[in-house]
Order: sequence, then C-alpha cells, then structure tokens
Amino acid sequence: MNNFVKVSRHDGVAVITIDNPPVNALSPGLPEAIGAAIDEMNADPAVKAAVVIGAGRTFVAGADIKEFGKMTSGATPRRSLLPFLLRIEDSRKPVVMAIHGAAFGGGLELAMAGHYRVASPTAQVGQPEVKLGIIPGAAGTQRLPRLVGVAKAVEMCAEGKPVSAPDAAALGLIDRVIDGDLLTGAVAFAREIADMPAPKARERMGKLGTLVENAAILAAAHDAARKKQRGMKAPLAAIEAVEAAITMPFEEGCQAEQKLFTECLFSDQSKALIHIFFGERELAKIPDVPKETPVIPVNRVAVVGSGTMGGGIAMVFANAGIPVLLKDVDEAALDLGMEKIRKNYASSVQRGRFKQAFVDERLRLITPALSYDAFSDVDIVVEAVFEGMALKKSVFADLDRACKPGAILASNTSTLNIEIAGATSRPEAVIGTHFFSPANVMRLLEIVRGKKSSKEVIATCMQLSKRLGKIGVLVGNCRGFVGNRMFGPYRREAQFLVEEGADVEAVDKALVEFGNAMGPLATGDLAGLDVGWRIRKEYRHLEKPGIRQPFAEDRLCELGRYGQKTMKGWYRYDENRRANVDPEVTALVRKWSAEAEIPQRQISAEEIVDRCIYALVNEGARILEERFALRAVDIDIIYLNGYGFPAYRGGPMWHADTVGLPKVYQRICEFHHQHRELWAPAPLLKRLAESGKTFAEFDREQSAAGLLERVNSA
Ligand code: T1G
Repeated sequence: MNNFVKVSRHDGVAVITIDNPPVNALSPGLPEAIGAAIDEMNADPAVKAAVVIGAGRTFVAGADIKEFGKMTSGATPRRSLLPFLLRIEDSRKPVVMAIHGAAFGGGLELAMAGHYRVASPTAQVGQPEVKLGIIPGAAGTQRLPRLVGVAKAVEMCAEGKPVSAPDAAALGLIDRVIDGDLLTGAVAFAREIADMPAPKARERMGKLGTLVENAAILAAAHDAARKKQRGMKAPLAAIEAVEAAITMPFEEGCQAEQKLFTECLFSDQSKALIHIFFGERELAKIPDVPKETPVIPVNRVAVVGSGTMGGGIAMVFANAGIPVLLKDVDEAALDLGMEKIRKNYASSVQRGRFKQAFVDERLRLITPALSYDAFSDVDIVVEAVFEGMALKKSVFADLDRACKPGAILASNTSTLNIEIAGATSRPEAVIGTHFFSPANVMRLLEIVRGKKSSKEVIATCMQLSKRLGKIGVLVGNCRGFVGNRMFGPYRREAQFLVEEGADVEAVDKALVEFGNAMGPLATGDLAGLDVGWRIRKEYRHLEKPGIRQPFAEDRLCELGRYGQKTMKGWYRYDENRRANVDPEVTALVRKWSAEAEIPQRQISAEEIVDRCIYALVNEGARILEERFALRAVDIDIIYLNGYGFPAYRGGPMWHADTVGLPKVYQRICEFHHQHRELWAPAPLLKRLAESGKTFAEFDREQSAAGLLERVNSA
C-alpha cells in the first residue's frame, strides 16, 4: 500500500483514507492503491464493509489535471479509471463513500462506483469537467443519469455547476447527510447496511427513461448550451454522452463517453481552459509578497461616491457580509445612489439570483453617509468619485485626515495614475482597486500597485478580492493599467476599420463570431462613448504629431451620440435597448473618411479579427516586457473576466501562442508596413517569435529563473 492510502479497522468496518494533498486528486498510483485496499478488505473475514474517506479538507477533487498535459503531449499514456471503478462497484462487500469538501469530476465518479454515499452538510458534488473543456471521463455520464435522472445529469455535466449535499440527498445521489463527525457517522452507516445488498449504480435503470421521453430535455439542453456556452464544444459533447446512457448498455455507453472525452481532451479549447485553471491559481503568487505576509483585518469598509460604480462596489461588500458606509456630497445624490442599489437588488430577486431575506439583510449593511464622521473605524475605503485628478486628490486628503492609521485608502480609478497617493501622508496605504462595470456582477478586480503600496496592503487586497468573490489580478501603475491600456488599441483598430470602409455591424459581427461576448463598437455604446472622448480630450496633449488617430467616435460624440445612454451611438437603440444598424452613421463616417481622404475598400472578417485581436496581443507583450503585468496568463485572466474574451480561447496571449507567435508576428509586421508606427511589433513578441518560444514558456522561464520581479509601479 503506498502513502496515498491508509487503512484502519473500526469494529468490522475497514476505513480507507485517501491522502494526496492538497485536494486528493487521483494522481497516478492512487486509484491502484484504493483498488488494492478494496481487494484486501474483501479478503479479510473480519471485515463486513468499507468506508472510503478523504484526509484533509476535501474528499477527491477529481483526476489529476496536471497529468493531462503529459497525456496530450504523449509524454505519458492515457490511463482510464473505468476498470478501477468497476473493481469497486463489483466489490463483494459494500463500500460506503464518505464525502466532505468537494467530490468533483473523478471524485464524484469514484463516489458513484461505491454502493452508498454519505456526506457532511457542507459537502459539494459535481462534474465540473466542462470548465476544463472536457467531459466526465470515468463513466460519470453513465452512472449519474442512473442515479439522478437524465434532466439533472445533463444539467450537472453540461453546465458543471456543483450541487450541495442536502440537494444531492434530495436527488437520491447521497444516501445520508451526516451531521457531526463524518467518519463516525459513516462507520455507523456502514454497519447498518453491511448485510444488505450492495446496489450497483450501473444496474439502476429506473430513472433513465427512453429517448422519446427525454427528447425535450435533451433538446432544451442543447439550446441552453449553444446560448449560454456559445462556441464551447464540451457541453454539447457532455449532452451527447448522457444521451448514450439512454440508448446504449452501460459498457457501450462508457465507450461512447471515452471517445467524446478523448476528442475534448486533445482539443485546443481544453488546453486553453486548463491554462486558465492553473493561471487562476498562480495569481496570488507575487514574487516579493510571500504568502505569509500579514494581512490587515477587514471588518468595516467605506465607499466614497454613490454613482454607478460606487453603488455597485458597496453592494459587493454587502454581498460578502461586510458593513459598508456609502458617502456622497449631498442628500439628492445619496438618495439616487441608494435608489439604484435597491433597484439592482429588486431585479436580482426578480431573476431569482437572491432571496428577499438575503437582500433585506444586505441593504441593512449599507449605511448612507453625508460626512466622514464615521470613517474613523473603517479598515478600507474605496474612492469611486468622478474621474478627475484634482477631485480625487482632495478626496484622498480628506480620507487621510478622517481614517485611522493603518486603514487602506483605495481608488477605483480606471485610468488615472495612483500618484494620487501623494495627496496623503500614508502613500504606503494607497492602492488601486479597479472594479469593472457593473461592479456587483463583473468578477475582475485589477489591484494596482503604487510606488509605495506596502506588501501588507497588497496581500490584504489580494485576499479580500477572493472574499468578495472577485478574481484579483495585481497590475502595475501605467495609463489604463493592463485591461484598458490594451483595450485602447483594440478599439482604435475597430474604429479605423470602419473609417476604411467596413460596416459597423460587420466589425462587431466578426469579433462576436470569434467568440467575444460583444463587439468593440457595441461595447463602446454600452460603456458610453463620451467616457473615452473626455479622456482623449484630457490627454490630447500627449498625442504624438503625425500619428493617425481615430476620429469617428469623437465626431459621433460631438453630435451627442454617446451610445445607449442617448439611445444612439454607433447603433440606434429601441426602448428595450436593442441595437439597430443606423444608416445615418454609415453615411456620416463615409463623409468624414472622404474628407480625411481615407481610401475605402472591402475588408474581410479575417482582417477585422486579426487587427483587433493582434492589437491586444502586441500591447500585451509591451505590458509584459515593461513589467506592468507579472505573467502573460494574468493578462489572459483579465481579458476573460473583464472584457468578455472567450474563455475557450484562453485569453489573447494564449490565443496568440495557439496560432503560433511566428505567424502572429509576421501578420503584425504586415500591419506595421501598412499602418506604420502604431503597429511597431513589441520587442518581446519579436524575440519570442524568432526564438520559437511562446508567452506561456516566457511565463514559466521567468518564474523558474526567479526573474519574476515586482510589477512596475512607475
Ligand atoms: N488536479 C490537480 N491539482 C489540483 C486539482 C486537480 N483536480 N484540483 C486542485 N488542484 C490544485 C490546485 O492547482 C492548487 O495547487 C491546489 O490544488 C489547491 O487548489 C476523470 C477527467 C477542489 C474546489 O475540475 O475546483 O476529474 O496552486 O486553490 O480554492 O472524469 O481546486 O496550490 O499548487 O483551487 O480550496 C475535475 C478542480 C478534474 C476540480 C478546491 N475536477 N479543483 O478549491 O483550492 S477532471 C475539477 C477545484 C476529471 C474525470 C475527469 C478546486 C477545489 P497550487 P485551489 P480551493
């Protein structure tokens, strides 16, 4: 028996404890060890039943995802868990699976191969494989519908959402929820069932039904997958595999599952999503901020500014159960801000996202304020006032006076330099916390390191982002930080393409078909074209003479076309905010382009995508080189969670790796030749392309060689 498994005896019950920290993943050797323990148990006359339980914080988090790369590169052979699970299911003596923490993927498949399942009330079970671009690959799509029915199995396998233990018990997936000590309860349960038959999930046909009976369920699942997981292959494969459970005997169903699983595993989509899985776990690893850095306790917070962003940020804190003061300059502004918050919560209740009781509780946590009087005991303040340096500096000076020593002063600025800190006597406590609109929905949080931001303040904000249900990414302090700095060139190219003859809707359609949640021009209309226009006007003095600048959006703003907020921008909007192509815009842009003597031409969807996406990649490479981002994967995660970039492409930097940097570089050189300086290739991109390397390799080499330095806080 290797170290993965320990066996103990409890009065006729063998307890098999899986111990493979941190999450008991089914690494090579572990399934074999469990199988051997089951055989030993069956051979021991003194033992009547077995309990399988996980050591540490969880049952089993699934197959070892770290092994997938080795399998798809051919470094190690593909290992199937099916025979090992059949060995458990065919055990002569009953096997009880005792679940705490998570039984995910192969972990739930292991549990379903057991004859009974018990769980602690906080346990979760699920088949999240689609989030990795794969499907269950160890008979999960065959045993699950037999245990919970086709509808639930399709939902769990195609959407990948976890199910709580009490809900799983209601579905018949869990036989008993154990309050109190799980092991004690599981051993007692094992004794109860020791002399009863050991039901095999694969033989339970009662909940399957026929193809005809399930036709509507399967059709609805397909539609939902195409809509909610647009472009992703794995959800459709998962539905197809569950369908095989209805139409085929167990063994054939497993073979059909294996075929679909293998196709998914070797797909670019899966490689991209696994890249993101591990990337998300790298985010918190900051070279000069070790994980044992002390954090500042955050029990009370304040937000300054109750506008759209301020109100959303206050909701984020309240949703995490943290009392929040919300300050604004006068009663009218505050009433408006609180009204918007109440409206937001009301629509969340209407859409079933929150229960009314939850909302009432959250609203009680938000206290409107007209002064800084109560700011003396808050642990962090987030400033979300109008985007003007002078105003922000005066607010920070006020906060410096009103807040206790050690309180963190954070700014939600999306473009301004964190030198705002200079307005305080405590620059080490100043940091950027850039939320994305709507703040109570978008998961991304750019945490902007100022020149003097202390390690404690950084560590606190990184940890706080998790507590707020956000994905916190540490970025350097340059104009637009990472996300918006890259978004500039991306939207610049979208405007240029329209000025050169492309139709507005063609530009957006090309990027939506590429997989983006929304096209660049429609996104501008959503955010408000005037936001960028005001910033461009503020920075006009920084524009290099002789460098082409897009003009279309500025001209639209001069005509009061700010987008959705004025019911017209690039598109015209109806009362339901639906976008309609506006021939007036096409005519206006053609006229302006003629005045600017810009030759008009037919532009392919391929060129549209290349110019917009490679503009992202080129600027991303500059940001990496200038160290305003720690890793290329950090940039990818920013774009997936803040800008609607398709997750199954892994983010702009990973996408470029997948296309191949030599090809991307060559295309950028073509654009450089056509469009001159704006498309000068980033030196890092040139170097990697010429050395046949990838951004992912750059990340690995940087961290392996300890070259991962602190982000540039300028
Ligand atoms: N394999 C390998 N490493 C894993 C892992 C896994 N399945 N799950 C987590 N880790 C590592 C992770 O990289 C991190 O490492 C550490 O464990 C802690 O993770 C056959 C084919 C279980 C809910 O998709 O959802 O089974 O950074 O920070 O927040 O059909 O981990 O410390 O070096 O996330 O407490 C399906 C994935 C696999 C579940 C715990 N399973 N894991 O969350 O910790 S495919 C999953 C999670 C499969 C079968 C198929 C979460 C968690 P490091 P963490 P956490």
